Amino acid sequence: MMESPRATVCTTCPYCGVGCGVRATPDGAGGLAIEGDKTHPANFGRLCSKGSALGETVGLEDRLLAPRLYGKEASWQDAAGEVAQRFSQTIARHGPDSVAFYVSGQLLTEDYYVANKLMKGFIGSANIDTNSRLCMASSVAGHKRAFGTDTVPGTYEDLEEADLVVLVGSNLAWCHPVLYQRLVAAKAARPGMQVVVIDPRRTATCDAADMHLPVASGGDVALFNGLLRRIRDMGATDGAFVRAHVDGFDAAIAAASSETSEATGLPDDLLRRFYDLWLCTEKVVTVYSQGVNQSAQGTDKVNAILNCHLATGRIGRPGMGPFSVTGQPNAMGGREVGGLANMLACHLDIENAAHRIAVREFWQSPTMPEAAGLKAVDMFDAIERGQIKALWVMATNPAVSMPEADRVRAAIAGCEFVVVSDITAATDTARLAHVLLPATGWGEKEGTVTNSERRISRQRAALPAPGAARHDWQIICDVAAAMGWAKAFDYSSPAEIFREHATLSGIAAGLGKDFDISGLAAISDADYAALAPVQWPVSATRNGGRFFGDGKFFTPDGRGRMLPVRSAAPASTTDRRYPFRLNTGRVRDHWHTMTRTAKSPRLSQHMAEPYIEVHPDDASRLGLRPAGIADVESPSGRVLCRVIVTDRQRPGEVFVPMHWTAETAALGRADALVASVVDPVSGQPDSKGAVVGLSAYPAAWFGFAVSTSKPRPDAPYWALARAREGWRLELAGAEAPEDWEAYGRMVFGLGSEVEALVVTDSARGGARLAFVAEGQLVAALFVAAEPVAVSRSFMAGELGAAPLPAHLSGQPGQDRPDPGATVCACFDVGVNTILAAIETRQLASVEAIGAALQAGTNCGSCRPELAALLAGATRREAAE
Ligand SMILES: Nc1nc2c(c(=O)[nH]1)N[C@H]1C(S)=C(S)[C@@H](COP(=O)(O)OP(=O)(O)OC[C@H]3O[C@@H](n4cnc5c(=O)[nH]c(N)nc54)[C@H](O)[C@@H]3O)O[C@H]1N2
Ligand SMILES: Nc1nc2c(c(=O)[nH]1)N[C@H]1C(S)=C(S)[C@@H](COP(=O)(O)OP(=O)(O)OC[C@H]3O[C@@H](n4cnc5c(=O)[nH]c(N)nc54)[C@H](O)[C@@H]3O)O[C@H]1N2
Ligand code: SF4
Ligand SMILES: [Mo]
Repeated sequence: MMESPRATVCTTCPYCGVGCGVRATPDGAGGLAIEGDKTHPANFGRLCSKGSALGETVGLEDRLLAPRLYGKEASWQDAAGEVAQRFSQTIARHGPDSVAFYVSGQLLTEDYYVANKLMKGFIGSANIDTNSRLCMASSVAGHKRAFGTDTVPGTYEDLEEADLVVLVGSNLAWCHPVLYQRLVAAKAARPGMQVVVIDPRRTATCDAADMHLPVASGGDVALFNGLLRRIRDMGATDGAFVRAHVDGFDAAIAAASSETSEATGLPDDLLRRFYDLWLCTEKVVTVYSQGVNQSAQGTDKVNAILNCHLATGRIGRPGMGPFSVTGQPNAMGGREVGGLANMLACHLDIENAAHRIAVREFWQSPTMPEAAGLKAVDMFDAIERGQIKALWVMATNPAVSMPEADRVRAAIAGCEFVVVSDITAATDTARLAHVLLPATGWGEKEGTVTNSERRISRQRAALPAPGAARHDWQIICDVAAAMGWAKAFDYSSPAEIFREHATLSGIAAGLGKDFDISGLAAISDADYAALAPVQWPVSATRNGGRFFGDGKFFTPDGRGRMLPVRSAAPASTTDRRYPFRLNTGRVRDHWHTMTRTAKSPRLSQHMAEPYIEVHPDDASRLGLRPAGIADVESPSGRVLCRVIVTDRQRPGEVFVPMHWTAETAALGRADALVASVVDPVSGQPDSKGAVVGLSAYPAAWFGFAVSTSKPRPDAPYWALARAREGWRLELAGAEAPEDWEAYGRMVFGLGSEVEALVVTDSARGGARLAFVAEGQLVAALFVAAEPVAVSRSFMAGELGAAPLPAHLSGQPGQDRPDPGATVCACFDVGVNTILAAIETRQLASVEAIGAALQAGTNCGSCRPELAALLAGATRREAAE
């Protein structure tokens, strides 16, 4: 295997499930130059803001470079030996179900396959579950109920070929930006194409929509049941397809007919317009994501959508079908290898005896569990009870991302033996580990991932493994060998693991499964090294393409299934202490718990602190002011975050992003608020349906700071983010410190050799401080009784500069206009710059802004925001 390659490599982006091809070229100084791969069929050269900034995230700062055993650096032999011994001992004393693996859709397929093989085939427990439980489990369960197996029928081209694309619970513009751009480009080329967004919030995705249905949280089953009724009433059923290929039509209709549209929270005329558009447009693709999956009714939501496509036969044909977009880069690969506690490799089922026997014989394994293992939420409950005594977490951060995150964090802290494989020790979960295992990260590792359209692409190494870091598959195999199973885990390369998996998929296909890559079972090392992106199935008889257009499903009788589904009442908001429904999700430029994106100053500018979006009516009723701090409480936890007042939110509902952790904010962990309520079929948590109460936090002071060294914030509210030459920090508290200079020196870690320039405004409780060392600005602190009005982008750019009067005012001088908050991360163009150009240069389109300022011309992720700025400017002009 290549360990220190220097030439450009073609690899795949490690973020979202679009699975874009990336060309990475080492710069010789440990970094990478990044560009989109024009030959990759997912992106044809495009990258979003996160993909474009990958080069800023591969530095070794904060990287875990050697194993750590009980806090001390150790050799691999000692670390792997300790893991093996403690797991073996626990199994010997308490049985195989006393241990667990919690893994991730960010592992490569080869890593994932061996982890699953070790737990299910050799340890003999099914207690391996993955963060895909929080992500794709409801789609998996819905697919299995309707199709007999977990198949995504369509391809990305379907979104371009459709005449109607319906996005349900998907903020595609921010979460699958390149696929969104493909959609926007297709619509521009064919303006008749219609886009409908079904989301309680008016998201950036709505900027491309012809219709937005601000459905009440949880109202999707009622909405799609209404559509199914309308399909039947208007005679839009494809009777021939249903008769020949689908069961359950009458029961599904009966269930749909037993409810009304009330739960949708939408006016009937809006629903009717959407239904009629759906009915009169044959080529319709319904894309859905976490607004559907992450629900106590997630599986029923999925089947409510699938029902409509099955009833009309609009599935598996060009431009038609349901399309569950995957979140993580290898969410799909994880499903293929059976990463979920109720699955076996290659879409086989653990509870099916024939499947178990086939896998066990193939692995020549000593044992095989007969029942499903514990799903994520149950797994952490069992850890809390002490029933699971040894836990190995790989490539995920459950202390942040699990519901009831405070309780989960305490459960991990109380577990007898915790192993964490990660690229950094600076995570909420890694801080709790007894053994820390340094994994190679993106850009250093080799293997495959499968994207949302079933396309398998290679990740390739462009950089050497840093320090003592090892590949995840190697780490797992080392531990397996030390547990006594050297022969079964004696792989010398990911190619060897891939071949084994591909061979097993041929056996699975013989058992009637869809996932078949047996055509790659004999792939040579050289061909694996050169493997071009390939869509499964790949077998003697099939080569990519769509499923189910022929009406053949993977149920025992080959027929698809419509399911009778009914709306359930959402979690109660009748407790007067928690009157709001909490919606959670993602921002454009951050990835989950930010262990990588927070390293990039560019990506940290778009949203630099945890926030809550509140409808103006609710805000005024509660006395929440824009840019004030909200105190948000639920039965399970508490969060402090910045208030954004916006009518993009429905009254009675609030939104908090999931990204902030104990590393990046004082109290910003959204999942501390989320209850451990799960979908009864899939076990997926209701991450979008918690209940909370909120009030204005009584801040007596607000602060903003920049610093060249990493600050040690000390305040009830703080949030830390990267700036180009250092850090930026937001602060607030209920009681102001007495001496701001002393406070600043403590937070920035500055001694008396550093000079402080201080301006105090004691009448208004404010102060402005600049700290200067050797003629350079090393830190600045602005405090006030009101949210601090300082140009963040200006100050963040001034670190290291010679001190100026402007550094004490926090605003650029007359000669330097304030660019304002960053909109375009690629070219660092701020909102003020854009608004000024729109006005003075009479720019009338996103393209014109691009031509004038470059904004939006690289990754395009900010194009929806540019469009919104243009619309706002036009509205203002019209009003004047
Ligand atoms: N920038 C960025 N991109 C990412 C990620 C990231 O961390 N950052 N993560 C990746 C991963 S792992 C995933 S799973 C995907 C997730 O991608 P998405 O699912 O698109 O993202 P979310 O923001 O979690 O949620 C989508 C929308 O669901 C809406 N919603 C909430 N409740 C309901 C409801 O009851 N009904 C409906 N119809 N909608 C509802 C929310 O308002 C939200 O706008 O993103 C992937 N891409
Ligand atoms: N409230 C709320 N909660 C949610 C969600 C939500 O929408 N709302 N979304 C849920 C969803 S869909 C998801 S997918 C999860 C995501 O949640 P997590 O999986 O917990 O989040 P990540 O930050 O992606 O964690 C990945 C970890 O793997 C590490 N890592 C990166 N590369 C490698 C590698 O190559 N090897 C190893 N061993 N480690 C590596 C990273 O440093 C990081 O610590 O969050 C879920 N939680
Ligand atoms: S859309 Fe962006 S985050 Fe997703 S794979 Fe492509 S470049 Fe990466
Ligand atoms: Mo996800």
